[in-house]
Order: sequence, then C-alpha cells, then structure tokens
Amino acid sequence: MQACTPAIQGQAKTGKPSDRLIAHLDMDAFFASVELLRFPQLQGLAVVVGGRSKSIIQQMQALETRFGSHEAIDAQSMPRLAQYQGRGVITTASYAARAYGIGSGMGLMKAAERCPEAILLAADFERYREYSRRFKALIRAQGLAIEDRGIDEVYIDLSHCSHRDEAITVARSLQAAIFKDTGLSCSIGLAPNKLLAKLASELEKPMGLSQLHSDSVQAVLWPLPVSRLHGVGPRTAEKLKALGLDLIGQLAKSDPASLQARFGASHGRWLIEASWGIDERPMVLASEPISISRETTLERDMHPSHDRQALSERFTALCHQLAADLQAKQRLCRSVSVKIRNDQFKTSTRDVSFAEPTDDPARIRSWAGQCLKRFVFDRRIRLLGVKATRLSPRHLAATALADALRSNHQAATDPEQLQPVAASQHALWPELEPALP
Ligand code: DCP
Ligand code: MG
Repeated sequence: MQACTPAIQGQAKTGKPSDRLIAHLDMDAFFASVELLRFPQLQGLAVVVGGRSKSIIQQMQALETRFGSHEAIDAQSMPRLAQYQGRGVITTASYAARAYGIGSGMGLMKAAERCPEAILLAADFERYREYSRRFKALIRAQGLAIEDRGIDEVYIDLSHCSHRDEAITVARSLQAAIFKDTGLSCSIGLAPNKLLAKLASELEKPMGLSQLHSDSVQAVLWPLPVSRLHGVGPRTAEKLKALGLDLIGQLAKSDPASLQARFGASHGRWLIEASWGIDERPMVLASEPISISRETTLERDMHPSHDRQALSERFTALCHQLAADLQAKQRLCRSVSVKIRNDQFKTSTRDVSFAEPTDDPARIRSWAGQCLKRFVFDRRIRLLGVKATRLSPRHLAATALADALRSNHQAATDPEQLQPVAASQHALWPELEPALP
C-alpha cells in the first residue's frame, strides 16, 4: 500500500493478509445462463427470470406442446415483460437485458417500462440447485478447500499456491472445467482476502479473471461507491451518503472516531478497514468428513472357517470400495478400522493408525487385514465394515505426512509391525496378508 493509516501499518506487519491467496468464484448471470442452456434460441436476447408465476409456467407448457420441444419454441411466441401484471420481481437478468438498466430485485412491471420486449421466464430453482451442486463438485474434485457462499458463489483457498501465476493457472483451469462440464461461465477474483477477492470477481464479468493486490486498493477501490463493499447494504450506504461519504476513498480518509460514534465501535472500525482493503476473516470451510466407511450385511451369516474364501473376497471388495471412495473425495486416511457384527448382533471394532497417509487399495486392505487379526472369531459373522479416519485433503498430503512424522503419533509405519493380539484364538478367517509393496 502506498499510504497507510497507522492502524493499517500495524495490521500489515502481522503479515497475515498477504500470506493468503483467496479466490472468489461467482457464476455469471447464473439463473439466466441456466435458462439459456435450456432455451439456446434465446442466446443474446434480453431475458429476465422472475419467480414461480403460474401463468408463465402454463404459457410455457402450452408452447412446448405446440412446438414439440422447449428448444423448438419460437422466441417471438414466448411471454414478454410487457404482458406481465403483478408484483413479482426479477431474480436475475441476462447481460443483454442488463444493458437496459434492469437487474436483480427490480419489480417486473418497472423493468417492463425499460425493456418491454424482454422475455420473461419462470424460475426453476431445482434446476439451478442441480447446476450449483455440479460446479461446486468440480471444484472440490480438484481437492480445493471451498467456503460455500450460496447458490452461485464460493471462496476457494489458494494459499498453497507458491505464487500468483500458479493460482491464475488453477483459476483458469477451473473456469475451463466448469464451462466444459456445465456450459456455464463464471468469473474469478484473486486477492489476499475475501473482501478483495469478492470485489475482484465483479470487475470483469463475464468469464473474467481479475486480481487485486493490497497495493492497488487506492487505485481500484477508492473511486468506487461505498455500496461496492460487500457488507455495505443500501441502508448503510444511505447513512454514509448523508455524511458526504459516497466513495470508498472518502470513507478511507474519514475520521474513524466520528464514524465509530455514528455506526458503533465495531461496525465503524470494519468500515474503515474495508475501505483500506483489510479483511482478516478466515475461510469457513465446508465441514470436512471425519470418516468414510463401507459396510455390508452378508446375505447369510457366514462361518469364519467354512466360508473363509467368501469372507475374504467380500472383505477385500469392501476395502477396495473404501479406497475408491477416498480417491473420489480426494482424501487420504491415516487410520483404518474394521467392524464385525456376529449372529448375536454383538458388534466389535479394531483399528490401526499409520504414519503415511494413503488411499491405495492394497495398503488399505493390508492395514485392514492387520485389524482382522486382532478379532476373536467364535461365532458366525453377520456384518462386515471398514472405515477410514484421520482424513486429510489429498493436496495437503505432504503436510499431513510431515506432521505425522514430526509428532510420531504412535502410528505404525508398516502393517507388519503390528502384532496380532489374539492370534492363538483365531478360528481361521484372517489369512496372512501379503507383504506391502
Ligand atoms: N438472485 C435472486 N435475487 C436477487 C439476487 C440474486 O434470486 N435479488 C439469484 C439469481 C442469480 C443468483 O441469485 O442468478 C446469483 O446472484 P448474483 O448476484 O451472483 O447474480 P448473477 O449470477 O445473476 O449475475 P452476476 O453475473 O452479476 O453474478
Ligand atoms: Mg453470479
């Protein structure tokens, strides 16, 4: 930052904000874009999505029957804003419609005054939720930590990228992957914190990729109206306007004491910090899975000796499914447990921890086999289960391993180090494990 208030210099010294790299990803004209996928004949036209108007839904159903399919409906026949009577509001507008000055939250009848020809579609929330799940799953599949901010936006922690170029490459590949899979475009902002990342993502829509550095706050942020700060709603913006503070730059240079007197100590302080691009809010990650498990109730109770072969096959299959689940969720585990329920519904578990995180089916089978050796098999078996715990995201594997080795968690490094507890009591099933690769 070229010029800093004393408070900000103090903050900057902590080094915290600049240590992070946060991306904000926001889908472009989300609901409208999903509708354009369904109705490609509307590409480039002014389209607005309203609520769940029965009359619009009925008109569209009738048109679909008349034209044979939704893609075949002639755009000229579709409902127009001009015909709308009621109190509904716009949920979103296509970019072509926004050129007429209409957008989210505006009454449909008011919007009709600005663009009577705009095509009016009813919202299909289930479809939007489905696309929302899809684009978020694609990001998670890259092993990236995300903070879910609602139907069309997420924060992504890219702090692990060694430099900005790497983060830009990740961001571009996310845009490409989402577009390839869903046909939808999104915009991404990269910055040292959530506030600036959110602002950056709005700078070059659609399909934008913008960066905001702490030292460009004055040049980029300050000329913008205060309402562009995420967290300054219309009421706060009005109050600031009444104080003569229309622009973020004016807010930054205003007197902190009088701002705090007007808005309260904490909100006043937040306003000043935000105007300087300071935001230390942590990422709130989606709750991490604690464990991933697979279990199966056998089609009949099996005998540990007579059904040894079948039990082993089922057990191996479960372990391989568990490994596939870990791989699909981009997780590694450092502990495996085995659950066995006998024909009297008595359930027992045994677990083992190890130093090197894994999602490898052979290793998981091998560790689970070690657990198996510590059961006493004195009855028929009704249910088999395997569970992976002490999970870590795959991209943090190196750190997890380093941590594990440092703290020497009493974890075994090799399954063969574990001695069977009750080997002499075995009634056969746990065959000897093959040595690990
Ligand atoms: N939405 C809504 N009511 C509002 C604002 C938005 O129902 N007042 C819905 C419709 C939007 C979606 O939420 O498609 C996402 O909101 P955004 O603010 O991200 O707006 P868009 O994605 O439509 O446009 P942009 O490209 O500006 O992000
Ligand atoms: Mg959006």
